[in-house]
Amino acid sequence: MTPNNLISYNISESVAQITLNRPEVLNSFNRAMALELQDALRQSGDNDSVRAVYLTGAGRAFCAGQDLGEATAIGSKPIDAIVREQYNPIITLIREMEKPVVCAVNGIAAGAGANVALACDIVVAAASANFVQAFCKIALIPDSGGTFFLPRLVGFQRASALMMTGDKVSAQEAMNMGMIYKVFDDVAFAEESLNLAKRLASLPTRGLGLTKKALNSSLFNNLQAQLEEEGRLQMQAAAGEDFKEGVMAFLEKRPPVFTGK
Ligand code: T3D
Repeated sequence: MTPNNLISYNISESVAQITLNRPEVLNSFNRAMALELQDALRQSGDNDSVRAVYLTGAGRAFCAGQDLGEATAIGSKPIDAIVREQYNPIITLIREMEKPVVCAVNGIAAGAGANVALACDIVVAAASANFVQAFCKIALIPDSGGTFFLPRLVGFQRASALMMTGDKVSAQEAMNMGMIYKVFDDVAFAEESLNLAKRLASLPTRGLGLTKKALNSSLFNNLQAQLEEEGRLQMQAAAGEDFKEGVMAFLEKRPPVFTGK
């Protein structure tokens, strides 16, 4: 557990499991929880024994976004300072971590909660979960990278509509429109989603990290620049131990044992 227990953190089978832990307020982000999440992500990135990250929420929600009690408290910081201090580093840490981050959306994901989820590499949800771009309901604009990721995931038109109406999207609809990867039924969700993270943790971590780098670059590059980037990253992947192991295992007709290096 982290100092205030607003995040629970444990590592098992090479998976760092991070659980947002303020269920009484649907795991909404106060400053302390946002900073604890940043610490947990930093630790996961720095620890070589961690080969995949699993992010979820305690109780019936994934995360209801900013704690509105704290945001509106008299004397609270200007909102841009909150965004820069709390949310922007979370998104950057997720995108720059050279290992897969699975977001297991166990229940409602609203506001910054939805957009933190969408910044993760693979997002899966329980069938009863929902996604809401709740910002417009309180006259804010979507932050936490939402205006970057959502149009790229579901298209400009749908993103505009979801952000301007604040309509709730079910897990199934989210999957159908390409916002998330998979939906698991509620009973199987915890086990299936964690199994996905464990599976990723047994794959060639370095190669997956480089794949993530290439995907990040593809968001900005033109085709020529991206082809160059693929060549450069492929060199790094091929220099890893797991490349040799993958090829040897194929030739020897046995399952590979990857170390992540
Ligand atoms: O500083 C800044 O503000 C900038 C950053 C902004 C980033 C953002 O995320 S802005 C968007 C903030 N989030 C929202 O606007 C969502 C607010 N919550 C809701 O709309 C609803 O709670 C939900 C649709 C998420 C879920 O509805 P429901 O009916 O399932 O639950 P509920 O009854 O509304 O909530 C249960 C409890 O959680 C309730 O407390 P109570 O009455 O049992 O004591 C509720 O007040 C509390 N809660 C839910 N969301 C928040 C919250 N408390 C504080 N902040 C919240 N965001």
